[in-house]
Amino acid sequence: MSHTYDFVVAANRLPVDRVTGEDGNEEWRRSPGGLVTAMDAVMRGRDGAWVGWAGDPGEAPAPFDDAGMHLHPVPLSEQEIADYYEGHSNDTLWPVYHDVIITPTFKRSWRGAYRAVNKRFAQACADVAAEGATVWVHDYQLQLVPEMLRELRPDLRIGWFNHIPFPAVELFAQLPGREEILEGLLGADFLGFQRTEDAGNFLRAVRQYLDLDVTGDVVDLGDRAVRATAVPISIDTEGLRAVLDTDEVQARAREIREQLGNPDKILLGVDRLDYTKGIRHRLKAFGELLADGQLDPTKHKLIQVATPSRERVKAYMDLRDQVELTVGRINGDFSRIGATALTYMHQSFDRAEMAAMFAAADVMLVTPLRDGMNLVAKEYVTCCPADGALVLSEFTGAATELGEAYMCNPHDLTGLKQVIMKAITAPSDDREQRMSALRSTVSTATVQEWAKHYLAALQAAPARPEDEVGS
Ligand code: GDG
Repeated sequence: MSHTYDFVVAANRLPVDRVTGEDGNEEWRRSPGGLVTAMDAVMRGRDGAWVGWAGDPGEAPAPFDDAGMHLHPVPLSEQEIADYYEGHSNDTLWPVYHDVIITPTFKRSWRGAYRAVNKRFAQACADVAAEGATVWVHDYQLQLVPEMLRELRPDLRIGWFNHIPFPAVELFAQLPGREEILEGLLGADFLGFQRTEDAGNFLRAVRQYLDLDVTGDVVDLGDRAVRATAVPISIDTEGLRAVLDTDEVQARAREIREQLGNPDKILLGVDRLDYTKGIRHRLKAFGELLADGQLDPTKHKLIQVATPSRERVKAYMDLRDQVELTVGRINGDFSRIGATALTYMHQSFDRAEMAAMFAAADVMLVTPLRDGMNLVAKEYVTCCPADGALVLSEFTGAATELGEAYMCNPHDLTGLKQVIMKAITAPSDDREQRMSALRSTVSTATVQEWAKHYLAALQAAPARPEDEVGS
């Protein structure tokens, strides 16, 4: 029998990308990202494996070891990428879980593919997990895995974490197969959510659709109990600071300011190009503030990074068209030769360039219509000037922890404009006080702490209702 592992992570994607090296040979490069860093810390000193899709259609590469971790690729065919990933995950579940900002598409064939792929992930976890191992399943793409895995391997301790919101029952109600999802999740011992409200929404759905007893945050299944509670994710603060504190990044931050013509204020937005992120609302507010004369295009510059995302899904193609039309209009109306009002980049950048942008920005605009957490807000707090200002939507998970930010409701355009102006014009001691409070929150709650906290709660499950996570 092949080697098995005491700790297994299952996520849609493996933490590596296949790239062609300088010598023309294919090699694996670690994808950057908080989850990978957090799992690194957790896997250190353990026998750990990661189960996930390697990113290309067709046959999966053979399992291999990379940086102290065993990587176990799960294959996806072209059709499954279209149906399970782009379809059911990103065009059904994603909009339902984000307040139905766009109309979700419901297709029975997509659900079939979702089930089949979840089954394959469950089988892969069962194959690599040692007797009594801990398996940590991630996110909305794999909600059926906990139950499928428990059927195959009742000896395992199974946790699931939801990176995105869990919708209110009234919206979850729309989802064909809603009972199947709830039953799938209840195969876990412990379910982690970004906010207490998300866990509450899940528990209400369980009561309503499965008619099960729920006491506090524990679902009673008779022979066992499942706990659902908030374990908010964070960032690799130390790692990001190490990138920020280099001469190159500091020099680059100064250079960005100069290249923009040393404006009074640099405003910044950084998002995947996703309709949940409120990019259109933010651009509209900026455009109106220029038109009203409250902002001056020679003194106030907006940089908007919109990282390419889900480019084969129609809603994302439409969003790109709308955003780029708006960018064109704003620049057409307000730019001068050598002085562009809005710098829009539909590109990805390395971490050093991102850190330099955060360090250069006076005001960060984080205006999602709904967001599980929003790590960009926490990254800005870590990198920004001492008097940097964070404008933060109430509809992010981050708003629960970052109460000292300049809070906004992005649906209220007049209100959003007022909050942006408040952040720009606030006395510097107000901005500094707020930022100092935000910094102390973000510097103590790191992604490494999050992973530790989560795994402690998973080990303690099934818990009694009165137990506090982490206490
Ligand atoms: C999901 C949930 C939850 C972006 N562009 C570039 C780049 N990024 C990095 C950011 C940040 C990350 O990607 C994005 O994280 P967010 O939290 O902002 O948003 P989602 O991608 O929607 O993530 C979200 C998160 O999961 C974690 O649980 O917070 O609510 O939707 O770290 O900096 N990084 C680099 N170049 C880019 O161009 N290097």
